[in-house]
Amino acid sequence: MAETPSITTKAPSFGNFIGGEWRPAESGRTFESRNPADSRDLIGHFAASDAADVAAAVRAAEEALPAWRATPAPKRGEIMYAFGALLAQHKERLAHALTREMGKVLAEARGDVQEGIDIAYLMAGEGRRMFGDTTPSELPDKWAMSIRQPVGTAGIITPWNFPIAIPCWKMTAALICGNAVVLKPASDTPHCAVLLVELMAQAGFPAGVVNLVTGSGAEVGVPLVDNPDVNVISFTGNGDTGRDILRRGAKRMLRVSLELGGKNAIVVMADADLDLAVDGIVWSAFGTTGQRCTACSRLVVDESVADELVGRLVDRANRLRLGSGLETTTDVGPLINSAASDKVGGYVGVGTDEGARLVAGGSAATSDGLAHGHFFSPTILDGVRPMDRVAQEEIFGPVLSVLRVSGYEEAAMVVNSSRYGLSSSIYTRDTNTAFRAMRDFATGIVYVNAGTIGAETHLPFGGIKGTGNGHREAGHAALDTFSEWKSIYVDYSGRLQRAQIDNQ
Ligand code: UN1
Repeated sequence: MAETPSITTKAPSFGNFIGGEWRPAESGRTFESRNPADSRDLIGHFAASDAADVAAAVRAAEEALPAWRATPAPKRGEIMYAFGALLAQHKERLAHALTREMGKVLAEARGDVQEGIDIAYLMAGEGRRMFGDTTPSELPDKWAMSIRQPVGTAGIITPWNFPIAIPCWKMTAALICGNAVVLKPASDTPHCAVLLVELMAQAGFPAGVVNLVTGSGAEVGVPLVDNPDVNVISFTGNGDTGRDILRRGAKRMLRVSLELGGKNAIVVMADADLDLAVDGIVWSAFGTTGQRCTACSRLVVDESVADELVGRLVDRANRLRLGSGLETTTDVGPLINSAASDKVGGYVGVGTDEGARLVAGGSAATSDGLAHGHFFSPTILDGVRPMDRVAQEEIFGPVLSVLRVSGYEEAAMVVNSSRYGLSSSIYTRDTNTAFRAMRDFATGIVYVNAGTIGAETHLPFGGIKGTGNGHREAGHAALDTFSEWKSIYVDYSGRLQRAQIDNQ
């Protein structure tokens, strides 16, 4: 996008945050961030960092670690609470910056910031919980308990689709456990990361505890993963990158937490409230322009209600208004960049080649006012089969594939025929069917009579199969990624007691 003429005469420059100081990349190189709704709008110039900057940030984290891990967790929680309060105070400013850089509509940008506030407050409270077990010993006059201890330096690699919420999920959990962090945000949303880290510094995290290094995956992400002093990597993003991180980390038994997306299905049973289902499907498939890991990209509908439901969805999809997320009249903002638009367009061709019927949208939207952004019409493909590529591959755009089934058993089979397992949903008025779905759907998150998006921060977030490697974010489950369990035994009998032998 570098050749696009700028309508901003002078855009600001932003550096990395290392050891409590803002500084340019050691090479002096920069990259641009532009508004996806209007690529003439240049947001700023950001440090195009490389391995030297990563090494400096990891050193700063290492230096800050001893004092930070020795800080009582409730004290760490007080700083975290101050950070949450600052996010709340600056919510509107952050939401506007987020919409300008990432594109989602303002109401959703506010929601993105709100997730950051919610997790900051939750993790602030963890500073006074962080429960371990105190449990009876099998021997008399002996004490047994377990405590959590920090892992060390955490490398945090985050996507552009939730540029405030996801860095907050990961960093707050890491920090409350007593780790220092190095954040590498997506290259499409460096400004959001800068604004976030500014507030973290203001909240009072000591120098070196929070570091930011902007730049590409190849030049910043890879050296961060390969740095022997990084003890844990938490990554959300695409599957190939996730598997590469796992392979690189395996060489030194690196602790890695991955969240790699989904192919989330909504099931609509014959007895469903169709009005409710239509609202939930439109919100889950086209909200955030389909750019959520939890977005609904498969509609699994009982054939008895399929024609009516699809008809209503087509009508709603055609009426969604595209535009800048800053306009209050906009329902659907742009895709993140032109490569995303090409990818989504490519998948529409894949779907129709496979025999699907294109019943709504299907192309980039370039009419009045949209010509300088990466807009794509909300798209519906009907008559998709479970193993078709558009039913299996994550498109990450406003494309809904409709799969028609007969009854619950077939619906559950189709839901579970995905290589991913993040989120799923069922619309039914039958309690028995709802409980069967809760049990049967092979996903980390299941919704009943609600869409596939909108996970709350105090419950575990993550999935099974290709979605991840067994970790969960958010909730107290997130602490497991960023802490080591230590089991402690205190024998106060004053004599040798042999476990497993003297208790016969
Ligand atoms: C993501 O897209 O990776 O549940 C996160 C939701 C949001 C988070 C999505 N709270 O849709």
